[in-house]
Amino acid sequence: PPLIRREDYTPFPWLVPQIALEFELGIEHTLVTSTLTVARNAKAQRSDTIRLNGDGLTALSVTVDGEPAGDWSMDGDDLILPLHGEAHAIKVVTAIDPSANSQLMGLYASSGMLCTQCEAEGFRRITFFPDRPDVLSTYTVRMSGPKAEFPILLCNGNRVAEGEGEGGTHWAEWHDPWPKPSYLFALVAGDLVANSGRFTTMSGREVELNIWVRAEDLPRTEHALESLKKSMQWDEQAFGREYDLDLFNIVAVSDFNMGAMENKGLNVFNTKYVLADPDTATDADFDAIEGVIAHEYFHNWSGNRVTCRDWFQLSLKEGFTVLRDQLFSQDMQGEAVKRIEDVRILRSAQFPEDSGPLAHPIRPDSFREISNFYTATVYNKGAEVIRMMRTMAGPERFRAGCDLYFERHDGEAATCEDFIRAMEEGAGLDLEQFRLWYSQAGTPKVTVRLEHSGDTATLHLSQQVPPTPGQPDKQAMPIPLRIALFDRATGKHEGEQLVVLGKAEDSFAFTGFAEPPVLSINRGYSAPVTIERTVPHADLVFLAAQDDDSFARYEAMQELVVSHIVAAAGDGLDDAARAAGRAAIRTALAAILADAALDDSMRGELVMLPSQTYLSEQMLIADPGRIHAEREGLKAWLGRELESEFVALHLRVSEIPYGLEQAARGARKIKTQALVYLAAGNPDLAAQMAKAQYEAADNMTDRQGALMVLTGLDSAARTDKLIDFYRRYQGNELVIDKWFTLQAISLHPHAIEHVRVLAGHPDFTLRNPNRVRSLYMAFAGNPHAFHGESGEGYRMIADLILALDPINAQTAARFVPSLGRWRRIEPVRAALMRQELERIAASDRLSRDTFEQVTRSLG
Ligand code: B3K
Ligand code: ZN
Repeated sequence: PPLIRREDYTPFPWLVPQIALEFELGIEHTLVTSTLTVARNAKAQRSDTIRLNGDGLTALSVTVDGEPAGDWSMDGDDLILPLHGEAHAIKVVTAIDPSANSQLMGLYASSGMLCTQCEAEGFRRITFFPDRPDVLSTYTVRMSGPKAEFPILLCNGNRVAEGEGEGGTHWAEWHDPWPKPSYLFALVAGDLVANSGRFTTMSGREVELNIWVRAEDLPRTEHALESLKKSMQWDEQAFGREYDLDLFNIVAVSDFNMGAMENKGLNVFNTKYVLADPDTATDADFDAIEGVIAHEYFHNWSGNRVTCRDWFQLSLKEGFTVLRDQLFSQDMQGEAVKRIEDVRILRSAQFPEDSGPLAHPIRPDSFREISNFYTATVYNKGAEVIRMMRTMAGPERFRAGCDLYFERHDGEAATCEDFIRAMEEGAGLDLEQFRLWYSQAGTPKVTVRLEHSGDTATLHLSQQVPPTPGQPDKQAMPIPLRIALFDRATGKHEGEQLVVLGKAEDSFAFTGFAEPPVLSINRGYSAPVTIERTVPHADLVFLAAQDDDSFARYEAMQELVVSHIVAAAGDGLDDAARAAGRAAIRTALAAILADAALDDSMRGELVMLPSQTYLSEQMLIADPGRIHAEREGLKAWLGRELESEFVALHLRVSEIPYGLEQAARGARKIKTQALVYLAAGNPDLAAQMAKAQYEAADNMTDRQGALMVLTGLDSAARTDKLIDFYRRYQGNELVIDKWFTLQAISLHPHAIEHVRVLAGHPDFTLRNPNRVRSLYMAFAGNPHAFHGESGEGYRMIADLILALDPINAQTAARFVPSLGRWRRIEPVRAALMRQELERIAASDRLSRDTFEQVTRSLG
């Protein structure tokens, strides 16, 4: 498969101002008639042919201006048509079989309904079309089909006509007035019911809202509907963005490759991000639904009204929209905890990407398969980059920059450069050097040293951007760091400052410090970098206990633990050093448990140990076995040392009744955290408590938490409760996914055997991405099981990739990065991982998706 380069962009020679589509729908046979109105693009180089992209299609007929075209040809999957005049009408008929579409791209069947996924290049699996985001058209769509099978017919925009046809069929005609690229097209036909609501926009437009689901799922749609209303309201207030149609539909689909899709006026969602009630969804599920509904809704402006010129600009819509959904969730759920969660995601998903063979800038330079670039880098680091602009400009000026961007590019297919320019002008920032954040990959490392003499504290900073594939040498980037200097005696500081490190090395002096202050740096995680510094345990204990920036407080606690485990799992610690490290952590943790001023939600964050992925990231070459043993050993020691504190905490929060308010949610979060420590320190006691928590649970958060702890323990209650949970929720796909996941992520020494058995369970199937991820993605993230010394875990994932690739290439390719980390793993395991990658590479029928990921991982 060819390499596509950003630099090779050229505009399409033809405009397609209008498209009329006609669908005669059937699960196994759908006939598509597409009529394109085309005209020469004056801004492009003239061409006397038009290339219409296809993917696995056969043209049944091609007509130009009403005459059968005899001179078209195929170039691979694309249809090439000679076209000499200035404007034409091209009509193409294709036939497709949605039931055979296991890739879930294009038009496919999912439990009796028909739905579409077109981003990035799925539209070409439906009909021949210039399937690229810079070709914008207005769509008119007529769909017809058997009424009993598909009572509901939905498309983008507004329904303009409907009627009955012959032989029990019916039809509907939809029109979307907003020009859009083909990737935003959507169609749904099925037996669905809606939870409906209304929203009045700021200029008084009445919008009808519908959450479409299968009848049995209707009782679990209220949270989604409320989240949608909140999102619409928030985007008006926070960004001045108003909705622009009279109708907004969301459809929940069981078989879906990603989380959701922002098709104009017709969002299609994975059921996972729609359905929730307290009995079946955890607090985290509720939050994720709110966040994803917001994300897709916000795309209506950042993505749809202003779209991307080409797929290299993906972060233009994704990074920006992730930032927008993060800011929304901060406002809904509380800023401190949300920020910590977002940083945790960045560190566990994006950092490994940025330091591995798949590293790429947020605006990539080349790809073979664009689906492989819907990454944590493009999304989450992309959001961090825009967040830095916001930090440097301040919220008001940032808003002015956004306003200018939307105003200037409304209706256009724009570039990241367009966004940067709008920010420069609208927010008054000089982003000349800052552009490097778009072109350079790799997580910068900032080395920090605080020097004190006389009454001056001098901050010495240096930065290093590591080499990444294809980018051996890097330039220094502007790194905005929010800092504060604490007076050790009073525990106060004189106000926060923003320091921008723009050179390889720089120093900043602060006067008025008779004693050496305690440095709090990268507060709020103002820059997506790693901070390297040697700092006394005492300073970290100080910050963990009393920094007034919640993120910095969390960070101090993490740093304390990270430095200890990394030292222990690396060169090793002597008894004295180990004891001193553990004692400092114990002191900090005890202070957090005892702090009555702290809300439990924040407490839940502060007590969380750094993930194994993040710990491994800190080491050039990681030994997963040793890191796991050190992390578990520390947890068990803390569980024993602070046993009575954890038991008392568990008792206190167990008294708080179920509710959706912050205090009750915090109570549930810390309740299971306490069990986690106790399970490591005193398994028998924890098994009893977890069993009791499970039995008393009146909500999924408590029940899942208790079962998670039990699943990792060898106790009789483990089997009992796993059976009970399965019986209770049999038939509920999303909860059964949880049941698979809990066993795949468990600390149980036989987790890998459990996964093997579960793969043969009657409820397991490779055809449903949620189910595949619930078992195997969970397993690949379970360090002790996946990295088991025998290499069996690696083999299992490689077998999965090979089996899944022909069925669903996009989902299969997402498993490659777990093996691709081999260069950063100790040599014995590294060889086994590499061997599995080579075994995959040896297959001669790999999809483009998997081929690209495996080749890059070995390269
Ligand atoms: N834009 C979609 C992603 C579609 C990915 C297709 N491979 C969802 C989102 O980011 O909102
Ligand atoms: Zn998105």
